Amino acid sequence: MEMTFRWFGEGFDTVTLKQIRQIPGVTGVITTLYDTMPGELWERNRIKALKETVEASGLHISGIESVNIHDSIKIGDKDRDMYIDNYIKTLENLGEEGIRMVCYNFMPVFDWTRTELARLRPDGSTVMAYTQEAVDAIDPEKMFESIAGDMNGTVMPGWEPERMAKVKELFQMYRDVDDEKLFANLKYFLERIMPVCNKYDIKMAIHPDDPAWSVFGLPRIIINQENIHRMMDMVDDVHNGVTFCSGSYGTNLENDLPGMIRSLKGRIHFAHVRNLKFNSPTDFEESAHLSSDGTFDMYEIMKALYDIGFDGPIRPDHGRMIWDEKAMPGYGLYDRALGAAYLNGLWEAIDKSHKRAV
Ligand code: DNO
Repeated sequence: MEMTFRWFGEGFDTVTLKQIRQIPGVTGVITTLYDTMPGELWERNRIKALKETVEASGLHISGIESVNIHDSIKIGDKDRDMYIDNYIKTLENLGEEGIRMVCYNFMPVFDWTRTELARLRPDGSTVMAYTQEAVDAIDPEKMFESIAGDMNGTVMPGWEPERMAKVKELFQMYRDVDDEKLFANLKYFLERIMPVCNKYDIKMAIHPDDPAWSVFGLPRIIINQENIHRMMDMVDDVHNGVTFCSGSYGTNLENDLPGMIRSLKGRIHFAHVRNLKFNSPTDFEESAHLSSDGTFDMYEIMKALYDIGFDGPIRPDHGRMIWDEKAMPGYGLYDRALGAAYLNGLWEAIDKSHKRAV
């Protein structure tokens, strides 16, 4: 595996490339053109400039998170082919610049959903949290407003104000889309992009729905082992793979995370590894990465990745806000850097004990 760090780009991230470079063991960044809208074509010169900026700091681009999918593609609207053509051209431009992994998601309307962005923990840190009760009590159109005040002046991925202004319209557009339609639209999209992915060896890594169940009655399909295998079988190509995000699949306590990882050998192209602390099955908060701070056994998760020979990029994921940092919720420097160091430590220990045993 390669340890990486998410970076939103100059002007969008409070964390600098220089800081990322100084985290021990981090060699790559996962980045994006944050100011492009879903459906927009990524120009080659902009990708090249991004690459040069990252490389000037001594790091390199290990993958893109995300090239977002236009709603017309997810809905299967009449203009979807135009947006897929743009997507293909974007992949071509990324491929020409040597980028080989693209993370995306197929969630309707809302990307990942949290109901609190700064829940206070006993040690004075704050974390993002989710309760189903809060979601059930809120009008989806008010969702953005209800959390916008806690974004620390940042734009959170998937929660762009321009999109959120159209939430009502978006809900209307999805009114006839159920799980089956969403699967069919995903298949259509994947079939069309696979040739370009094969040409450039670009590994597509679908991000799970977070939380891993339907919210506000919207269909959600990338939620468990059965559905991921269905997705991979319907377009059976190694370039059609997944982002294994422990914090997203882990929202459903029935998902056996190490078991899922083992079942996905060869098809995990990117890993997000973080922990959650459950207060009840429908109330969870994002803890420190350390096993003892949350509910998951992080050793077992890393061990499963090790055992399947995972060699793609991995990144620490949402962290707590600590040491008075002001940053995008979940994406401060300090706790994610601690997470990277911890995950690297687990990996080294697993690797050395494996080598001694053989
Ligand atoms: C949240 C992220 C998601 C993820 C997208 C992938 O912190 O994990 O926004 O990047 O769903 O397209």
